[in-house]
Amino acid sequence: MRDRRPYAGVRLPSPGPPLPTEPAFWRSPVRGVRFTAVLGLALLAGITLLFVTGLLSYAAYNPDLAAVNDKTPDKGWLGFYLFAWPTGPHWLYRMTQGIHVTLGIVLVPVLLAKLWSVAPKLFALPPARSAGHALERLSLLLLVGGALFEFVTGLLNIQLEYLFPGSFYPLHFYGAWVFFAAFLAHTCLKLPRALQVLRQGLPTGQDDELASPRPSEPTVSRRSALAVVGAGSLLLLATSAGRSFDGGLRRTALLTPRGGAEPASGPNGFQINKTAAKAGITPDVTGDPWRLTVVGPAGEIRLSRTELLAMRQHSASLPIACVEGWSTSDQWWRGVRLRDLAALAGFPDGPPGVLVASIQRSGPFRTVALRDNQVRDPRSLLALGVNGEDLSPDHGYPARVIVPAAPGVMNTKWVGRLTFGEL
Ligand SMILES: Nc1nc2c(c(=O)[nH]1)N[C@H]1C(S)=C(S)[C@@H](COP(=O)(O)O)O[C@H]1N2
Ligand SMILES: [Mo]
Repeated sequence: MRDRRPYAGVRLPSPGPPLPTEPAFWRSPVRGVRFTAVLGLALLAGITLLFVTGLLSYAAYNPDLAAVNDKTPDKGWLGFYLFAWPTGPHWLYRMTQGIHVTLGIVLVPVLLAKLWSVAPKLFALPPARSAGHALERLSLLLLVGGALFEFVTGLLNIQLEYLFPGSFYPLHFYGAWVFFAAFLAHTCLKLPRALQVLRQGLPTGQDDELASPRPSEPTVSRRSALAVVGAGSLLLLATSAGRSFDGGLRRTALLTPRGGAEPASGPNGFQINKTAAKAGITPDVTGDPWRLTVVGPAGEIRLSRTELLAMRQHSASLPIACVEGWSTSDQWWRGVRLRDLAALAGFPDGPPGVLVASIQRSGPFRTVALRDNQVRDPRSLLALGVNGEDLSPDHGYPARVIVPAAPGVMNTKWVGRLTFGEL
């Protein structure tokens, strides 16, 4: 006999309170296409800038120059865009990496709000209604997983330095490509709808696919909810951006490492990446017996600090800009030009690149290769002093490299050997 009940055949919600897989579970009246579209467009701009500055950060290491510079040797064509990192403007890496890390922090509330706004869709069942839908959900898995992975690895790396010794670079680099591919696909799928909704509002008669089917009483308007997200981002900006500056501004960076007060006062008082003690550098290896070995066609030349000081001294005002996003203002370095040392090594004109090695015995960032354009720049120094004083042990006494526009890791401290032309 035919069933005469009015809802026969309709899939009824499960008995009891709804599950997160059911739309009725999600009751916030704030959810809706407009709310999601605003956050989505903010992320589109922000994440694109994050991706570009991240790729630039990788290029700044000059990984195609030498194996010691390359943390992702199996990258294949993903390194297609690499280029010789320039030496000017001298604050280039300070700016690109400051933007990369600060923006990553500032976008956290936006990312979380965006995920929250589409949560009903992420949990919805059945997993796929069609092949197209299945593909879309698979791309969402890469998108959401990739976003969380990139933000978490990035944040952990700056908060707990060297949490992933060596492996941070490949994790964050490959993760970025996977994430960005999914991000592009998602943008192509959703951007037209987001623009339509923001320009014209929801067309009459059309459902808001992100709104709750049975919203609870509003306690806050959509506009105020967006304002809360924006205020969260601004608060993060105000408490982290200061670590790209010195003195008073750095004190405002309450939430990030290298924020707050400078480690000491005086000419050598600016930020330190790794102290001499942590790097295992003791006075007996940096004192009188220390020699710089310069290698090139002219042979192996050994120079004491006194001999280096007797060479022509030059100055350059340059910042330290770490991959972790903190940087110092320009410091006034003084020492011997790298190109003068190249001349001594047997390259009087047009010096080649150089392999720089520290006397440090263990740990990362002890050796680095610099490109010819970096050696040639008159501001690239083997610094012996800073801000009118000898280098302190923590800043690399007896001698350190400083190169304009380069990441902090290129500025090797406690240098022991410079090998020109063999890269
Ligand atoms: N030998 C050696 N040089 C090094 C490092 C290191 O760990 N060992 N760290 C590098 C990094 S990551 C940075 S950011 C800068 C920091 O320089 P600073 O400590 O003088 O500020 O030094 C670079 N030079
Ligand atoms: Mo660094």
